[in-house]
Amino acid sequence: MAVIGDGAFPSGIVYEAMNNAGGMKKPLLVILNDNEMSICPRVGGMANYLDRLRSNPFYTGLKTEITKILNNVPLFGDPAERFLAQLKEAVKAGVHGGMLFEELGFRYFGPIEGHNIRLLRKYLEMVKGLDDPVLLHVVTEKGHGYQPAADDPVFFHAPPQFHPASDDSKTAPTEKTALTEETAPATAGGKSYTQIASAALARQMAADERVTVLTAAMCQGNKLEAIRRDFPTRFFDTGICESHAVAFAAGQAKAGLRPVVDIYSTFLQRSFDQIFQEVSLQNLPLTFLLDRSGVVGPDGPTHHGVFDLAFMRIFPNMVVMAPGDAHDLEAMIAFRLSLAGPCSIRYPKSSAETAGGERTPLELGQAEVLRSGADGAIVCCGALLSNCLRAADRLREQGIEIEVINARFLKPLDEKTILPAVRDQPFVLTVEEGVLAGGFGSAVLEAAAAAGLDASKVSRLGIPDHYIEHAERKELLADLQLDAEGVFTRCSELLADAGRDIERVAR
Ligand SMILES: Cc1ncc(C[n+]2csc(CCOP(=O)(O)OP(=O)(O)O)c2C)c(N)n1
Repeated sequence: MAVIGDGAFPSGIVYEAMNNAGGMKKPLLVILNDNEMSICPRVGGMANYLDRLRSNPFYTGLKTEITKILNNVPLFGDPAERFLAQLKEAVKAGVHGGMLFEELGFRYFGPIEGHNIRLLRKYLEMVKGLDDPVLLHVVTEKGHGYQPAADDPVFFHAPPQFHPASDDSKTAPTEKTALTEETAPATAGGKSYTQIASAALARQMAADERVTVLTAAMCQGNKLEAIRRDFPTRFFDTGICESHAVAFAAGQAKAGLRPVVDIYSTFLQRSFDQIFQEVSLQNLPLTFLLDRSGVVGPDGPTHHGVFDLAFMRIFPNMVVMAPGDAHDLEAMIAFRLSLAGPCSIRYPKSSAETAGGERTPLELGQAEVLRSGADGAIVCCGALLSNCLRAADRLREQGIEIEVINARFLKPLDEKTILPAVRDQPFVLTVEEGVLAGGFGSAVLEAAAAAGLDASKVSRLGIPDHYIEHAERKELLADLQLDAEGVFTRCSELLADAGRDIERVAR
């Protein structure tokens, strides 16, 4: 038995499975839980089809009739037969829907009211006896049973901790700005990277008609509501169909548009082959905005976006960028329009920081040296830059001068800036919020080895070869030694190896 939501239902893999099951003719029960909601209201042709099924007289007009009949059918005995006889009548009366599923080899039942437990149990008893695949269409209300959730199902899809008021069920959490994983991005202390990205995109859409934005059901999480409202003809929500979103964007790029696929890093994995064949092989000017890159916090291992650096860099033609801060992110979104081929820009689920000081203008494949020093070098790929700068500050207090390089690009890698550091510095520490296997540090090691340099001088901080559990992002970064304290500690160890003793008082 499989239970699937109507939001997940349009995903291509569902039809692969139904095709398979319909051909096998085995007694598989699929319960479609139709609450008219994905995270946001569901969209697309399948949504319209389900709406039509719900407006079918079988559900509306005859619903009460059928319920009445069923209420008289005992739970045990041979109800399936009796039910099917009733159903035949319904079919004769032309009120039976679900032909799409029937044609695929499923028996379609419903829609029925999912909150009517007695009715639901009867249907379950009935379909149990059938030998064919069955699709049972159940209608429910998202948030049912807790009024604030029913009133605001988008917010309550993944709410923060709250106390359901014991005496007043209408009391919703007072703090709607708290972090929820799949809905609102982090906003503590200023703007999140997500907000900066969507504002930059909106400006670009206003200035350039070729710019389109695609999301796979994450309009709210990616803060795209204003774009959906202001640019309805250039905003596309494919539903939870990531592979298609990328292929669709590739088609748009081929036709002369400059699409942006705004997607969570972890969900892009569903589009791996489209990145290859539809995008990179065609060398199309498409941008991937990879939100929630790195560790995301309590959503845990399914949602940590830790693979993208490693898998994006393997594709020819791809430019792989990782902004060190908010300034870089805005510059990269503007810069993408100058590229003739595909690129990706990744940023974490966190409030944005700015490195400050005088900045080097963004140029293809060029890193930025933010701090000079000869006691060692940190090369950071991405938004952990502020942690690296804080670690360097602490070392400076002890008279240690560390060079800090903001890599900006993983591909093309700025060998002109990074390799001299490998050659001349006592050590180079690469820092990235992604898997160590095949990621940024690996790219530096490869380049150092290819240049005949002593690659053993390169140490790497990143995500080790195991899945990262649930915890607050801050806690996870500390565990992974990717916070300022961790970078400081690792530098201290490397300095100690090079004969420099550092006072290591944890802060
Ligand atoms: C591959 C993938 N894309 C997007 C998401 C984000 N996401 C989580 S739940 C959800 C909506 C699911 O809607 P539905 O299947 O109808 O279930 P409901 O929450 O309404 O019961 C989305 C878009 C995800 N978890 N995985």
